[in-house]
Parts: sequence; structure tokens; C-alpha cells
Amino acid sequence: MSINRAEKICWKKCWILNYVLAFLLFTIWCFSMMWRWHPVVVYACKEQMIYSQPESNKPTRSDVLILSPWLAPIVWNGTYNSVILNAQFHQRNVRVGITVFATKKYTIFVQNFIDTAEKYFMVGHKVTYYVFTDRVSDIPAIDLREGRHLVVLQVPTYQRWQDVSMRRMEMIRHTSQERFINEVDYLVCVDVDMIFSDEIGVEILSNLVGTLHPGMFSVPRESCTYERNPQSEAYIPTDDGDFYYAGGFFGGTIEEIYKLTNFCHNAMMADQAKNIEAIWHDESYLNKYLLYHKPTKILSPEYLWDDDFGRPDYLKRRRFLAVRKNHYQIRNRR
Ligand code: 4GW
Ligand code: MN
Repeated sequence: MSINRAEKICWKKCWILNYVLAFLLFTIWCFSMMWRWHPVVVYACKEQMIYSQPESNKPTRSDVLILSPWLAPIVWNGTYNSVILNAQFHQRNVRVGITVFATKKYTIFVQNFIDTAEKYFMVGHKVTYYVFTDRVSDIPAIDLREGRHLVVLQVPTYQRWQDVSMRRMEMIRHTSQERFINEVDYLVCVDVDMIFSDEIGVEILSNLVGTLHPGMFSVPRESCTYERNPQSEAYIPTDDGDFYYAGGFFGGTIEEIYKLTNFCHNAMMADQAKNIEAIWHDESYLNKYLLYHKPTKILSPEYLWDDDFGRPDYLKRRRFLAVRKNHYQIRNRR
């Protein structure tokens, strides 16, 4: 072989090597781009979240109880991380229903209730508002964010206001079987004379949820305004009771809400047959139920506050606030 030919082969080899090298570099670059931009890879990235590590020797709150004696969390600001919780509930594609009753003049509360809920309630999750009313045409059309719906359901008018409040249990029970079970995973049942004024998210979701009444916070059990008549189905003896739960905010899975509302409605009907009505109506029956069927999560008064109770130190956020109402105007006239 002549020297010239050997040189030619050597050059050829070099070119091939260069091509192989360039190809390798290009492949590495492609992979690095894919890692950043490819949707599948991006999705995988999402699974890795950036958040501060929980510190095993540092309690999140030391001024309030954050765990019940049956190990149900009591939800306070500072005790949970929304980044983690949102990712967990998004993974499950969870659907949340929220029920409110607005009969007679209480329809005036609906607009503000929904407007503020759009800003603060379960943002980024699937939400259905169920508005129960006897005045369907009074319910305004409201612009909702993506993934959120409004369902208006016609209900009868009850003359006595106590019946308006108490019959909510019967109607929630009925609708649980009829539609909630097919449409949502969790239900949140609240008063309508309220506005959202700070975030309320998936931290409140659990099998069975009760809320600490802002006016009965840390009151000894014997002073709680439970029903004390032993003849009533809502009766709670003075040496019994854990917390006093508010009638204006409870929740849970549809199955648990069905059981709760079924108990409360049946107990009310049994009392009615004996000509008895518990002292705080549906709230008294709710307290009886939650005493013997312990909630799996308890919401602090951040989740149901009334400024009439002031601004105590332990209250870092006011998430859901009672609207001051003109009782005479709102209740007494048609
Ligand atoms: C007295 O005349 C009334 S009317 C007391 C309650 C009434 C009422 C209540 C009403 O006419 N229409 C109505 O839809 N409700 C629902 O029951 C509404 O969802 C309201 O939030 C819930 C409980 O009543 P409330 O908010 O007046 O009770 P408090 O003052 O204890 O939060
Ligand atoms: Mn209310």
C-alpha cells in the first residue's frame, strides 16, 4: 500500500469518528431538551415537589390542640402544607360539592357567597355548588371558573324558620342518594349567610368533618349548650361531650353525609312525634351524632367565624365569615 492511500484511509476514519461524536452530542442534547420540555417528562417532574421538610422535633402549633384524643387532626393555620395536599387530591381528581339553602329572603346572600367562593374555595379543584331554594328565579347567573358548576334545586317553603333550618338534613339525605353520589366525592354543607374571606382548600376534606363552634371554643362540656332533656333524641348528659360543633359547617364523603343526615332527620321526626324540639334545632342533633360517631377531621373556628366574637390571638386567619344581618328585615318580612 502506498503512503498516500494509508493517509486517505486515516482521514476517512477521522471523519467517521467526527460524525459519530456529533451524533452522540446531538442525542444527548435531544434528551436534555426532552427532559425539560416533553409533556411526559414534565409530568414526571411534577411528582417531585419543592417544599420544606417537616421537622420531627418541632410541633407546628403549641397554642392550640391540633389532634383530638381519637387522633383526628384539628385543622389550624400552620399545621398543613397546601402544596402537598393539592398534589395528593389532584392525583385523585377529586370532585367537591358544596350545599347551601337559600329560601325566602335568604336568596340575597347567594351572589356574594358564590362570588367569594370563586376566589377562595377549593381553587384549582372541581367544584359544584348546589343551591336549594324556593325562589329559583331569584338565583342570579354567575360567571364561574373552569371546572366549576352551579346547580339550582327547587325545595318547598317552610313557614317556621326552625323547619327551614332543620329540613336541610332531610333534603341533603334525599339528594345524596339522588345525585350527589353520582356527581361528587365529598360534600361540604354550610350556611348561606356567609362570605369566604381567605383560602379554604382540600385540607378540610375527610370522611366525616365537624367544625368547632366559634362561640363555644374551649368551653367545658357541662357548659356547652347541648340538648339536656333526656326525653329528646339529641340528649347529651352533662358528663359527656368532646367539642361543640357548629350546625353551619359539616362535611364528608357522600356515604358518611347520608348516614349523618339520616340520623339527624330521623331523630328530629321522632322528637316531633313526642312534641319535642331540641334547643338548637339541627345543630343539637348534629352534636349528638358527632359525639357518638367521631369525626375523622375537625375544623378550627378559622373555618366558621363571626366578628362578634372578636379577634383572639389563636385566630391567625378568618376564612369563612358570618355576614351581619338585619334580623328584622331579613327574617320577618316576606
Ligand atoms: C327567622 O325568621 C329565620 S328565617 C331564621 C332562619 C331563616 C332562614 C334560614 C330562611 O328564611 N331561609 C334560609 O334559607 N335559611 C337557611 O338556614 C340559610 O341557609 C341559613 O344560613 C340557615 C341557618 O339560618 P341562619 O343562618 O339564620 O341561622 P344562624 O343565625 O344561627 O346562623
Ligand atoms: Mn347562619
